[in-house]
Amino acid sequence: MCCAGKNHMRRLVLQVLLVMVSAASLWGQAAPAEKQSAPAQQPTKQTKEAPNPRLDWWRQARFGMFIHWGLYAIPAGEWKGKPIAGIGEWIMNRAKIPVTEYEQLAKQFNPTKFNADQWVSIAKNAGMKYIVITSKHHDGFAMYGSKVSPYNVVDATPFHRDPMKELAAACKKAGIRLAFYYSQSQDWHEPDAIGNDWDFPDESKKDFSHYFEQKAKPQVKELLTNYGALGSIWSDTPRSISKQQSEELLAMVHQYQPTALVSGRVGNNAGDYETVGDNQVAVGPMKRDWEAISTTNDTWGYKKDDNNWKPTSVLIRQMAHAAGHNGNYLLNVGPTAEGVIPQPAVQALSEMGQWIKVNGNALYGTSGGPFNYDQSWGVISARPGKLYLHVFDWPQKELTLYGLKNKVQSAYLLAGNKKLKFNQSMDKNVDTNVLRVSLPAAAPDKNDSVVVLNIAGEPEVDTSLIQQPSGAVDLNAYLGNIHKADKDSTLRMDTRGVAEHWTNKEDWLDWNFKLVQPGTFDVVLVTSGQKNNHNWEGGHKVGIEVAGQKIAGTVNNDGEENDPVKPYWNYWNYVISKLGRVTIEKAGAYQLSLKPDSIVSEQKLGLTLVEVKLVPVQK
Ligand code: JFZ
Repeated sequence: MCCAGKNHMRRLVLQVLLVMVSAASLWGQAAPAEKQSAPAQQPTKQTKEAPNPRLDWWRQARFGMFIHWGLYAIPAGEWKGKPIAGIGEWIMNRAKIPVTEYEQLAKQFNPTKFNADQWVSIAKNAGMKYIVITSKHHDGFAMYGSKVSPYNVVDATPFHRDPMKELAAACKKAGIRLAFYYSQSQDWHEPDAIGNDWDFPDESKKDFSHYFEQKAKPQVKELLTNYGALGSIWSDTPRSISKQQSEELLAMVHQYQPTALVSGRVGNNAGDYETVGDNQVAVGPMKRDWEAISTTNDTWGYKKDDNNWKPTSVLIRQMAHAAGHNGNYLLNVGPTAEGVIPQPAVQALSEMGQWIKVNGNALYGTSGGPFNYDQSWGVISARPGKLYLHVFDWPQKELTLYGLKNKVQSAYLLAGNKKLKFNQSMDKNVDTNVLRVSLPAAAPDKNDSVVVLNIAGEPEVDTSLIQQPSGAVDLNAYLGNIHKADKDSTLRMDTRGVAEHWTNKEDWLDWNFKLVQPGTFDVVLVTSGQKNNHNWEGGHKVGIEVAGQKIAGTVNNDGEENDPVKPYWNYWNYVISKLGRVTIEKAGAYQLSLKPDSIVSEQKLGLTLVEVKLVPVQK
């Protein structure tokens, strides 16, 4: 019993993890934590963004290719015979390579296998609608012909070609939008810019505005005026850039290219949309415009020893998850110094393209689904008159959805447009709508099979938190009612929708939920470490009260049952603590409260709650 229960619990947890996180574990070692450029996203916020016509194409597109390509592809993760830990494009910083030495790489840069049409066709066949490529990364080397600085691919390398010109032409032919990543704040080549403290340690000598006026702005102007219509300027790592400077950059982009976007990482909330942390996918509902960015292996810029390729199943589910949360998915490839996109990435992209050929309607131009939590079987994306149920875990015979109030007119599989029988009823015990769709035995797609519902009118759902069709109850932190002991309590939801800085034991959460299938449940607390497997605090004592029953336990990871459960990638580790068991005999509306008795917060992390989960005990 113990083991079956445990496996069941792990499977459920892994399902959650699979779609919500993945990890390029290495950036955390390489780069100091970046300040988020946007305010902490409150995932429960349901407000729609003000209309921004610049975003129209971008919302249609939903899926783009990120390309990190530069001089760092030559060392490819190794310097003077030693492997350098961290993401490939950070090698200059990680190995503290002096500018004069790093500059020598330019003389070797000769990507004779570079073929712009080929790259663009790889993106196009994957179903990607835009490409964002590094025109200048933090190393300061311009990957296009620049008059502003001779430190550029045309003037400083034997290649002498402008790959950005070639890509612009290839994209135009293929109907793909081109966008340029430009590192506006960090430039390790320049004494006045941010980031290089090994060649230029004296902070007091730095004049950021000199660099900003003399290099960053003129180079962005070149990009905006010499390469035709652009999708966006993708700025990054704002660091200490001033509000005025962020806004100037934004205004400049809009001035020269009124239809081009600026990414959220331009800083100071000035961007046109939000980018969440690398390799993070928010767990909460997002009604705002945002973009998830993900690596195909662990690095952004090419590293020869990085073979930790994400399975296609993870990439497809991350993309579906982003769409189901109203976001775009920008997936990275890191070409070699010869100009070749690594084969495993090409392979995964072509498999994504296969999925999109069949299921593209569930992706392009969709918005987030109507529920503010995910389903135990997957996620939902939407467009007027339609809901797309992305089924990651194919149930036996029947797919269940609680809480959809609209009349369903028809249901079918996107694969082959196969009609499906369905049935809608009311569950009187909990006063909620139940939809059951009959399914064929085999999933049409092992990663994500899409069931389409044609519905009458705008989607309308029961806004209460309802038990999952699997029988589990997911009380996500971001859906809890927060009770703060005093207004200075630091407890808040992070950008993922996870409670952080819960250090005051007088603060507590409760949830109201509807239980459709009563029974006996293991009460499990899912807590999260910080990025990259670092920093998790445990030992907190907590009490839970539900349906007149009280249990108490410790948040820990000692013992087998409580092993840290690793997400697919060890970016955020989860720790599962089983606190006890409750039996709830009747269906109906319930409240569960979580009150700490003590919190350990030596590192000021405290109780980092992902969710309280009630896991049905198999009879
Ligand atoms: C930045 C770069 O430093 C990195 O090299 C790469 O280009 C990546 C796409 O972006 O790294 C970041 C920026 C922001 C966060 C994390 C890594 N963040 O907000 O969590």
